[in-house]
Amino acid sequence: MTTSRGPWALAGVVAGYAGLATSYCVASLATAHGSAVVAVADLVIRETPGPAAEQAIQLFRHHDKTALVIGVLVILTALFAWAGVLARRGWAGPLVVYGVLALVGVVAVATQRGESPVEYVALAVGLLTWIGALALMTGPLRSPAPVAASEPAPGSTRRGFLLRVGAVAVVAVAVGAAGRAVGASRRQVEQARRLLRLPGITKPEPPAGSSVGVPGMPPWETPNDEFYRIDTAIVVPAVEPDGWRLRIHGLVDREVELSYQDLVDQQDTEAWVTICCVSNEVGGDLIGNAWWGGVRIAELLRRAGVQGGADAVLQTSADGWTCGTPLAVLTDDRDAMLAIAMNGEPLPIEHGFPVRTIVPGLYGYVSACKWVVDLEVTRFSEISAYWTERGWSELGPVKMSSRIDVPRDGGDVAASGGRVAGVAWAQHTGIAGVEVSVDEGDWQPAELARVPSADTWVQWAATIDVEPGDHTVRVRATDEDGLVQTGESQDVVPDGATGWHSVRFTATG
Ligand SMILES: Nc1nc2c(c(=O)[nH]1)N[C@H]1C(S)=C(S)[C@@H](COP(=O)(O)O)O[C@H]1N2
Ligand SMILES: [Mo]
Repeated sequence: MTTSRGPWALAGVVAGYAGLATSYCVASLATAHGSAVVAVADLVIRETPGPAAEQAIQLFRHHDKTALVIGVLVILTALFAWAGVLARRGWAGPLVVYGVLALVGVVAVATQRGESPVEYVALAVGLLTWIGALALMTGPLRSPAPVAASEPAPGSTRRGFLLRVGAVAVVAVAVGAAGRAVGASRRQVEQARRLLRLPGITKPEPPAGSSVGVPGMPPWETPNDEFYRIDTAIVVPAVEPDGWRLRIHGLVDREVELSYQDLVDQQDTEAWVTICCVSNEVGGDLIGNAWWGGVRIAELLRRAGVQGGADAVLQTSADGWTCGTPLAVLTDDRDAMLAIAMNGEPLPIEHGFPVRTIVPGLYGYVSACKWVVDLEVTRFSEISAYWTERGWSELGPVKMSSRIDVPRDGGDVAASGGRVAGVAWAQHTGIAGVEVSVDEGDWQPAELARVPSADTWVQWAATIDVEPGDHTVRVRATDEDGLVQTGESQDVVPDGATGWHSVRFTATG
């Protein structure tokens, strides 16, 4: 074993940076955030007590964040070197050092807004790289005490070590550069998005009375960074608004091509619309309600002149995902739109920037195409789309459903005058009533909060009086057509789940 610490420290530092490079590459491939180091710097900014942070910011002027990132890197370098030196005596020492670093990374990622699971994957990849690289480089330093006959010259050990260090460093730099190149296009789009102004868009406050005001209820308006996200994109498409074009073609009299600016200029509709996923289980949370703004598709199709015989529109996104939407729902009075705004801001990148489709009353997989670039007017008999090719139903009208949010399963409710509450939805038909039943007893009506239209979810609440102890409460809705939500359980495949949501709770008091 080499007694000198130098090579071990060097190996530790190179391995550490190799780990940072791969984790950075994974993170920038899949998310809008750059790297764990920046997340840690952000964490430091958030957690530094006010006056100290101000002092630091004064000290570094507007370079505060750069300085912080450099500070984090200096500390990391020292820790990497230390871990390398500890590796002389086995793996326990370096693993503890990295475990602590990974923990800080996890906390930093978890506490930033809108984190994505990919960032944890990135941290794990970084950890594995670091261990692998350290093992690889220190191999020659660990070679067993030489036996007299085959004793390698000390020079060859050093050469082997330096070769490996060099190789790891080169690969790490290449991986880091690749991550940077991929991340650059997204950062550019992120920047373009930040600079956009949408003068026609004015988001109102949620309508008065739309909230039942029961503690623990999710907000009626779902904030963008809490909105559920479902798509097949591992790498989120980076689409510049300037380069964006949408073609409407197929069974039309004249093709229509639109730029992003055309949509901004022609913006003619804004509305509260609740969208949900066909994969939402009974009681699930793959549903959200936002204020969307954009251009009515019916108007665009009228301009294109739809020919007889067409009954579908095949939508295609920038990354090749497709969905087939009934022509009827795009041309009736429900104001299906090419949306450019979500809750008063340009669409977030993960929610389809620069343009997506929103159709009240249909599940997302047959309608809500994100990063949409092509609308082909066609016939269902002539197309197939991403999810229909995988066994999901061709048509996907939203099924009426209701959910209990308060109490959570296993929660507590006051035995006397306790409040239960939740949401119900039947987009584009509307909810006429909600009822709850305790312990399979009679259905009792719940109060409904107000809604601006039939296209959003509605909050409901009910007061229950029960004996202290364990109980079950379930919920069902009735829509504006008088249809009562079925209690028959069906799985999400092929066209959406059915059944009543029920939760167990303990009545206290
Ligand atoms: N391009 C693209 N658009 C897509 C999808 C997708 O995978 N790719 N998924 C759809 C599905 S299944 C749903 S439920 C909604 C979800 O939209 P959100 O992520 O903005 O909530 O987007 C739809 N649009
Ligand atoms: Mo979905």
